[in-house]
Amino acid sequence: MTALSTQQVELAISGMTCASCANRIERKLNKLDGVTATVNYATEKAKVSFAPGVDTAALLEAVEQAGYSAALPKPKRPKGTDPEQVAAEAPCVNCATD
Ligand code: 9UX
Repeated sequence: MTALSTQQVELAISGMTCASCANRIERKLNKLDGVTATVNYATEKAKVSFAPGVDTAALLEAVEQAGYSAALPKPKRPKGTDPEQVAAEAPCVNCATD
């Protein structure tokens, strides 16, 4: 039953302004059933493994619930339209409430 292969996706995260942000997102994603995530603050990427049946939309939602933005990787990304480059500078809400 758990023999089905997991899938992997690398999400582009924006809105992280300190390293704790990465930890917060990581915890949030790992709370989801069948999801294992590692978030890299420096590269603004989340490496996510998820069991079959997990919807990638749920991954994006979890990140957004934590106060950040997530996007699925786009195979073709024209230069200059990279959404990662419009990441906000302001501290996230979590910093204030921590
Ligand atoms: Mo920081 Mo974030 O000092 O969620 S934790 S900006």
